[in-house]
Amino acid sequence: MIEKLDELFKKFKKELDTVASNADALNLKAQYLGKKGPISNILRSLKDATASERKVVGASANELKVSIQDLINDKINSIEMDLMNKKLESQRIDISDRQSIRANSMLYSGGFHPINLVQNEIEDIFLSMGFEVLDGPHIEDEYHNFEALNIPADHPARDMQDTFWFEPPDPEASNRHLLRCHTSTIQVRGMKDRKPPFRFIAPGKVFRCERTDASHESAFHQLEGMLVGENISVANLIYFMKTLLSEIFKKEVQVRLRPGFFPFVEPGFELDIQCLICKGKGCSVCKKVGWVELLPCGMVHPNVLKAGGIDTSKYNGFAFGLGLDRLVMMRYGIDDIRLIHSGDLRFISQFKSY
Ligand code: FA5
Repeated sequence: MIEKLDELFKKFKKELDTVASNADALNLKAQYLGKKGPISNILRSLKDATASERKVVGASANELKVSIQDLINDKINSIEMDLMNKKLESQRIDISDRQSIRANSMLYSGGFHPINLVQNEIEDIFLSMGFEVLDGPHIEDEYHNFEALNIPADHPARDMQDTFWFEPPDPEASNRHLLRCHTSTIQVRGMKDRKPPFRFIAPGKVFRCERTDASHESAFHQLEGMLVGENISVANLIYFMKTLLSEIFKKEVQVRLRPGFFPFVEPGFELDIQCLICKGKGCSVCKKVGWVELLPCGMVHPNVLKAGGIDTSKYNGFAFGLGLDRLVMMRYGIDDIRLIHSGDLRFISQFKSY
């Protein structure tokens, strides 16, 4: 019996040498250690043997079982190790070779968000035309968001944008705080610190309590512009708007100018761009009208200039408030504004990296 067990072990080792996969190893284990396998058969045949024979052969058979189990485990470990080494070798990256890093997608280089890309371009365009770039606070007071812009407390225009208000510490307090609902607040701040003539732009985030859809967000970006000097005319305003659009789109785009009402400009205009998503046919972005409201503008109202400390007998000016997200949508053919703010890397990584 003992010899039979020895032969069995030799046969097992030979077969184990030919095993090349985990599945084969497990099959071999079942074949030798299973209930109907040769070792179980030998143990069963011991029922007619003497007690001492049973003891010796039983102990050897159990030792053999343990050895087979150990060798099978070693085999499985070595197969897995080989697989892992092969995988590591195939994914080997030369960290001194940028191409190899990119091809293996192991390292993502940073990039600009499309809003920043276009904002940077617009800043360059206006810097080259002598404009400054200003910034302003997101949390504003009523004075800068409304009053100084010729929108007093009871003015219906306060309802034009649904404003996020902060609860006043004192309910009787005047000049409550809010999240700015447009970048026109920076007109007021910019005028206060400067003497005419001056020109500046002011990009930034604005907030409105609005239901979102393909072209509306509740937190979005605008880019304000203001130019104050002597004898400024609508023709000057149109010139700067045209320059901006032709530099950004670098192709002919259809625009239309129509009268627009904003208490802080007179006359006021809405400058719309023909929807580049549907080429003017009508879609969810342009609400089926073929045109997208992009760049409201106008000649600064004298009340606003006065609030900014400007001598209106000598100076006048224009202002505009570009919808930056919508410009980005038109520029890149993005058909839903919510993608811009999704934070989804699959979307953002389509834009230019450093
Ligand atoms: C204003 O906010 C004025 N302050 C703009 C202005 C400045 C007019 C200076 C005259 C002189 P309006 O609410 O239309 O205007 O917004 C300006 C632009 O912001 C819109 O044309 C549009 O392109 C964009 N916009 C408005 N609401 C949203 C929104 N919810 N989501 C995304 N973009 C929006």
